Amino acid sequence: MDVTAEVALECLERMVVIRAVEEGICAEYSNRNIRGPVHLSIGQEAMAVGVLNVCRPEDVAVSTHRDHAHYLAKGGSVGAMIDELYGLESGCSRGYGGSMHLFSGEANFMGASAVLPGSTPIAVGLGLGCKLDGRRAVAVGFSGDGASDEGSFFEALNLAAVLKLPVLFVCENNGLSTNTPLAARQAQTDISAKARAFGLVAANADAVDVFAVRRAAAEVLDHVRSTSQPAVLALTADRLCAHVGPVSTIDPIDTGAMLAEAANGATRDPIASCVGAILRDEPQLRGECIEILEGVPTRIAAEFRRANAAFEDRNAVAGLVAPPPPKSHTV
Ligand SMILES: Cc1ncc(C[n+]2csc(CCOP(=O)(O)OP(=O)(O)O)c2C)c(N)n1
Ligand SMILES: [Mg+2]
Repeated sequence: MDVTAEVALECLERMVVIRAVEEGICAEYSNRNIRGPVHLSIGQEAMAVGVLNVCRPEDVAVSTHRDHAHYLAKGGSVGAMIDELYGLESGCSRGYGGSMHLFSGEANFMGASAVLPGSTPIAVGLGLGCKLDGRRAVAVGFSGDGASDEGSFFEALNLAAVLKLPVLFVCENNGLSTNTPLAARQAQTDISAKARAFGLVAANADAVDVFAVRRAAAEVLDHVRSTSQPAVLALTADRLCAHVGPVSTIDPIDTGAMLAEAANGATRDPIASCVGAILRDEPQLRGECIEILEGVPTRIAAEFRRANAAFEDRNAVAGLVAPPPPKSHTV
């Protein structure tokens, strides 16, 4: 680890917050008080956390349909996000947006576009705003590898390079667009190589390791900030959940199981990988790690109970009754 104990625990805590919120969604969704599609980030938490941990509060970020991790890693309120999922007025988009339209002006999280590759040209506009304001802030545009199937992704890169805009384009390569592998969609699968062809600096990192992401992000951000030239950071990790829907392919956080997985050097779970790195280099932090793994999910579960009760109270007052879940799908 090339970070202080404080930063290491901060990264772990943020990833556990993201995981626990998404596990909460999985647990609550079948009650049908949370509606609308949800795209989880389970397995990809280190991408958002590694990048945004080295950003400054004044930097602005924009995301995609898979925006939970980016909103939370940028400092968006947990309670306001959960309220948003329940469609409450206290939600971060006043209950109108839902999972794919999280927003936090306070945290400089400028929302999300679910239309591919919407976040990429929006990041160019945000970068232009940063440059014109003379704020020395950077615009960070997250997108999936599927966004790079689209022509306007490359138009956005080109425009940012021509106008010399302080934009960091983060390509989250989970190897899939819905369920189609990258190699079945693109002849040249090295996204960094294509970015370099447009004159951008580009770097890669394995996003199972949050500290590797952090290191690579710090380097490219430094370049963007000091030169006002855009850069691309291409990150790879596995999506350990379904493309859409509250379906995780790994078990909810269990401290014992997580500590055992942390000892597996080949793990693809970024939280286990982070715990493993901390325990290897700073074994005296075991107690702090356990406290995060146990304490965070308990606090998040309480937030879900609070929002669920507020949802039911509101519906009772408004005379609305949610229809019962279907007993069977057979007709
Ligand atoms: C213009 C456009 N075409 C198709 C879709 C449908 N769609 C939603 S998510 C998705 C896959 C996106 O893959 P990627 O960008 O790699 O992000 P990931 O879901 O893997 O995080 C597609 C094709 C869309 N939202 N917008
Ligand atoms: Mg993808």
